[in-house]
Amino acid sequence: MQDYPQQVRDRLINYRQLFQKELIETELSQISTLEEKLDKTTIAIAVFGMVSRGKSSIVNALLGQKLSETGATHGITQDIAIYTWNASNKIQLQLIDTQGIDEVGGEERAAIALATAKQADLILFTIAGDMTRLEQEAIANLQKFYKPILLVFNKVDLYPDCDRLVIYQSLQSPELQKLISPEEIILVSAEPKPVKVRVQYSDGRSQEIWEPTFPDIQDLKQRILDLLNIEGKELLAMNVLLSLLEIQNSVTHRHLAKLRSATAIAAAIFITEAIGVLISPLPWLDGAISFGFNGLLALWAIGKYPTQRNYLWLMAIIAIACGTGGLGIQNEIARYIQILGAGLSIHFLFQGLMNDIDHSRASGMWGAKNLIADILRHVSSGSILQRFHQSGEI
Ligand SMILES: Nc1nc2c(ncn2[C@@H]2O[C@H](COP(=O)(O)OP(=O)(O)OP(=O)(O)O)[C@@H](O)[C@H]2O)c(=O)[nH]1
Ligand SMILES: [Mg+2]
Repeated sequence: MQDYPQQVRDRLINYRQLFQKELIETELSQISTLEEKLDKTTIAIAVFGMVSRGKSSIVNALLGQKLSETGATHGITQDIAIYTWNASNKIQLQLIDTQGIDEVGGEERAAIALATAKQADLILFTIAGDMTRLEQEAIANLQKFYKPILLVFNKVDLYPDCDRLVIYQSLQSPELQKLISPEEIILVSAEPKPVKVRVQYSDGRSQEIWEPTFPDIQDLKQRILDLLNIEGKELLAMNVLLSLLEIQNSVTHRHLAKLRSATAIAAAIFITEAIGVLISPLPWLDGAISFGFNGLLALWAIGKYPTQRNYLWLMAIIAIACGTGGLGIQNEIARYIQILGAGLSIHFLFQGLMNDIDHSRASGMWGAKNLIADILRHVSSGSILQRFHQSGEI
């Protein structure tokens, strides 16, 4: 079996080394956080869904303590809350309670909840009845980001046994099976209502009392732990790679923007230099012009593309050679050599830039894409990642 977390760690370290100077501060700290996550084998599980579906109640039931506030009104949870869940001695688990995604006036909070879910390794998507259109869209959206989801059907205590069967079957309609397969659906009651029972005393008296109930959460707990035991490392590796992919995409994006600005600058430099060389009356002035222009261009490029330093030194040497080399030769020929030198150094500048972009690309040798594809190619048939197996190119 492949040690994916180790391969991902290597990729992170190499990428950081290669782009130390290119990465902005937030990206560097993101990479450090990802490394730490791999080192500590920390799995983050986000409980996500619409308001009042019982997300906080599920968090409490799994933790075995009432740490998150719950309540009948919508929008009880206003901030993300992260709890340590001591359910496994092999992996560190975090349970993340999120805000409801449809709270009236809570669009900003919904966006935070979604962003949190996208960072998580596993999502417990909570519903408490027939699935709404918004819930289906939210699941499809998360799956676009390769997020593994368990569908938690909460509040089953509210349904008589026969209704549960109907609901369970309705969740397995062909349309919904495209989103969630039957093995990914778990029925729970995280905070069941107390039940009214009639107590019959031996003296003939009887009385109705509210009997406390206990969460029915064991199936979910077991499913999560089994899943993490078998494929926790793949989920962790996948998630870290998806974050690395985002970083690599923004670095490439910046490089492309630089390339666009460099094209105009380089063209202007080349034209000015060529005109300067052609009209200058003195050979030493030709040399000075091409030496100055090419040298400046080379230094600018070396400063701007530190990852391609070796490549760009070559360009600087050409610039110097052309600037000084032309001096001893006949005036006319020297001019053309100098212009050729300018053209060549610009060519090398762009080679360096293209090389830089290639290295920063997510699909390059140290890119996240090919390892993601490798993990997806090798998932076993019962895996929660199986649904992404056919997704092809990420
Ligand atoms: N009958 C029943 N009620 C439940 C169950 N789980 C939660 N509830 C109730 O549903 C209501 C909402 O529960 P919360 O856990 O606060 O729901 P939430 O999804 O976190 O809500 P927001 O934070 O507002 O989005 C509360 O009144 C809970 O007591 C359950 O299993 N059965
Ligand atoms: Mg809540």
